[in-house]
Amino acid sequence: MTVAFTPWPNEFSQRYRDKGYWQDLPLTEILTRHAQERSDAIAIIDGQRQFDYRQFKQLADRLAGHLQSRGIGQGDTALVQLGNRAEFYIVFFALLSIGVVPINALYSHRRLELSDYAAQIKPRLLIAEQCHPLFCDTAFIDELCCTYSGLEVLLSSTDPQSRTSLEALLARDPATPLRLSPTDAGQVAFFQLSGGSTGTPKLIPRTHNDYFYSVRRSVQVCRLLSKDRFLCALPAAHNYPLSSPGALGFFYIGACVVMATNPEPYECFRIIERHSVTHVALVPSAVALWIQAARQPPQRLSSLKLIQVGGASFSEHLARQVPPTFGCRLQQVFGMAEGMVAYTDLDDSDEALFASQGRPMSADDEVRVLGADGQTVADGCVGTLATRGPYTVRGYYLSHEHNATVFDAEGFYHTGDLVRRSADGRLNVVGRVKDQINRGAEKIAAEEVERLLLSHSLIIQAALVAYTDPLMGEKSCAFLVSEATLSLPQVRAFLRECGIAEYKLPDRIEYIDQMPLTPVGKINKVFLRQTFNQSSS
Ligand code: AMP
Ligand code: DBH
Repeated sequence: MTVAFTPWPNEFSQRYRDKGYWQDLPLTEILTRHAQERSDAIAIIDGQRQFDYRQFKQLADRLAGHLQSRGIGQGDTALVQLGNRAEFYIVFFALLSIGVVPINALYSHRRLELSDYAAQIKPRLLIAEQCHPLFCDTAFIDELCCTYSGLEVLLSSTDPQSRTSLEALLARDPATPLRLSPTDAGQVAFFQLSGGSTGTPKLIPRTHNDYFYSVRRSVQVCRLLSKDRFLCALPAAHNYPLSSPGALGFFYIGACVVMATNPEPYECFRIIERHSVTHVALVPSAVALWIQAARQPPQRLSSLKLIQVGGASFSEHLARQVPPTFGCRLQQVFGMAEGMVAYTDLDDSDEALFASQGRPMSADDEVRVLGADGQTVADGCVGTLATRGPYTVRGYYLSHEHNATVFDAEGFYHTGDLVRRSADGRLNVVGRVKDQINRGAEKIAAEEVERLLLSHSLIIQAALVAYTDPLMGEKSCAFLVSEATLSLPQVRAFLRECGIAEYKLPDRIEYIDQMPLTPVGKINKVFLRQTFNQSSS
């Protein structure tokens, strides 16, 4: 049994294979290719711990062997939630090596997100951390076990004597040897998460072939070397620090990934100096903090070669400060968990580097910039971005209706981003038409939060819109029509109680008597956004 996904039409798969993009190798090859020559090289540094490639593979194999002996394998899915620690990658490769298809929830996700993912994939296995608020008691686990019969649970940092201890399984060899059995490379390897714009989060099925290509191509574009060291300070599960080129890119060339729990500058600076980190992937809000922190006292991090910035719109003003402040290069990255990734070139002119988000990385990334009439606009004009290519998916998981709205008949994914393309193919992201708030690169689907707000007995209408914030880029304001005035803390407490991640809670609320409507009777969010941003500026 394999996990369902929307396949690329044959003529495309054939072309992607002919051009060598798809090599029909499983993602686990990223690790196994170092089993011989680079087995002594350090693969992961996590606090006081470090793992060379031999140990890394041995631990992944051990866990895979134990899971196999518990009858878990091909056709099974896993719900995984681990923070930024070595175990995240060990678990990832272990699952892939026995054909288990995981979804890696972000550490900030809570009950509602995890329940929703579970409802979609019906997991056979749950791997999580006992120190996470959701798993510090057994209530949520009991609930999941009731719903998904036969669910195996593995917890990190639990009693090592327990059958559910992840560490216990990593500490000893399984009784029976492991039989490697990843899914076929043309099949789904794992699910990525979409920031989404709908009521329920969408899952993105990524195949070995397409994801492996995106990693290899990213490694080329970024010219990584095996002596490089990558600081993973963004959530490890996110597509950007995982694959652009991210941890998988650094593993692919046998380099080292250094873990940080979050992008807080002082701790990251300490780790960079201590471990001679060369590369880091950041989001714009983190860069702003890094620049402030690097100035006082003046600090240059001499090992750093490249700071990548992506995930949200990055002002030219801030971009220009990166090279002089840190004495290293800047690279802008514009990507999406659905696929397409654009990079600025390492030797781009200042103009291209500071004022664009680069070019799609594959010669076979097809890009269309469309006007309101659905026709392609001229270079230099703003339009919505649609794309298809060898690593851009053709559909979300089991989302027939939604797919019909965001994937067109030719298989282009309509990203909802407003971009301008220059004659030489560079993209500049100038805005968005999708109903999403980009809060410091954490994406919030407005509809998901609005639905929950409407489940409050006193709230009659709700609209979540973005407002400009100097640090986060955007924050969220909930416009409410309500029978009584609730305070911001009350609204946030209510939503927290519903079980959503903290970053989705509104930063502000505004009460209005009536929602402004568009001519077709939808809530006029453009108007709400404009009036709010004007009145508060
Ligand atoms: P997701 O679909 O959740 O993976 O989020 C991808 C979205 O993040 C894109 O469609 C853009 O809206 C946004 N994004 C990513 N990188 C950038 C960037 N460099 N500049 C502006 N927006 C970005
Ligand atoms: O925001 C993103 O999703 C993103 C940004 C940069 C991404 O998925 C990526 C690079 O691969």
